[in-house]
Amino acid sequence: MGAQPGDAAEFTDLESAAMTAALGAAREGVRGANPLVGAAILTADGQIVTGHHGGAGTPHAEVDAITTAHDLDIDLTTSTLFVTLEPCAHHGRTGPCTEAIINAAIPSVVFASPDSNPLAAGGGKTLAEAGLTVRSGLHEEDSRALNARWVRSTAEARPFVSAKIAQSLDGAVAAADGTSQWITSAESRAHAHEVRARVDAILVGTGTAVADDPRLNARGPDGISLDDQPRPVVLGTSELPVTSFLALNPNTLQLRTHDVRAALDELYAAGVRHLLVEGGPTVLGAFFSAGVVDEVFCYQAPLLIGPGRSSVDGLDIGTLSEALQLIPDDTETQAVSRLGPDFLLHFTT
Ligand code: AOF
Ligand code: ZN
Repeated sequence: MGAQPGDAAEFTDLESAAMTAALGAAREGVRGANPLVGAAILTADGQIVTGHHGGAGTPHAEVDAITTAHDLDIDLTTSTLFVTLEPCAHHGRTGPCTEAIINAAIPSVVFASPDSNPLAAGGGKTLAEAGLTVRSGLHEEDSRALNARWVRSTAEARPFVSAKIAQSLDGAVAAADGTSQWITSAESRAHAHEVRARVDAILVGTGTAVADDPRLNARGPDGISLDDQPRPVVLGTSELPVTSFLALNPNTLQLRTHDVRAALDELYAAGVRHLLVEGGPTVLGAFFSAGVVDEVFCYQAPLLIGPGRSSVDGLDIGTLSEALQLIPDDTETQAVSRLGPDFLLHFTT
């Protein structure tokens, strides 16, 4: 069926632009239980109409694009549909996209990457058997990258866990007197907000919730909409002060368990596929000890602050040979980059 991954030769520049538009639309989707998927319809006269999937239970990207095309009276019988994921062939929360495509009389479909969900996969074959021209592999790597953490999460049936550490050069998150604000630079904090904007939920322990009164939302120059904010999660049994930001946020989820695996099960059941753990040291230690940290963003500030609070607490490691080894990750960006005076280190585990 059509092109092999990476074989861009059989696609025109206009087709490449259409898939790029579909990828752009996919990024407008809502993170969470379903992957990010976008679609673009390219008409015979070069017009592009996009659509995207807005989260579990809402129309799939193909259906969204077809609806818009119908509203605009576009002739679909001479158009090509570009979609970032293989169209689904299953009856899930919505009907099969293969059926919607066939009913719309679209003659030609290009998808970027296959669907890793065995329940939904096989749409390409179904469409080809129905007589449509089906090609795949256009911008496949971009589509895979968009959902790499989601794919790993569904394969392991737990949220993909990113851990954030912001520390001094001597590995501390607070000085001896407890002062801890602004160890890292404004540039680091801006980057941390970009990371927050990409996750489904952000978790801290009750210790951090009480000490810092964090909001656990994504703020930045571009901001993100209120409905699209990650879900704040607090791990632990202590009560939050009633006037704290987290207690006042109706979206906050408090998990009154000390068991990391049980917490992850609850979050997965609640639709969380990508979790950012922001500490403090006890919670970070618990996640590392449970072996469930998948990646680490370490913001390393050029400060020495003396005997304070170590960034990761309670690891049961007594000798060097038991050290937990992280792997520098150069795949998305450089493993080491500069954020103002700080260094951002990116690792997988
Ligand atoms: C598509 N187009 O836009 C998306 C697809 O039960 P549902 O309706 O929520 O289906 C979820 C599954 O469908 C999801 O796990 C993935 O395999 C596929 N997502 N497929 O054709 C889309 N979002
Ligand atoms: Zn679908």
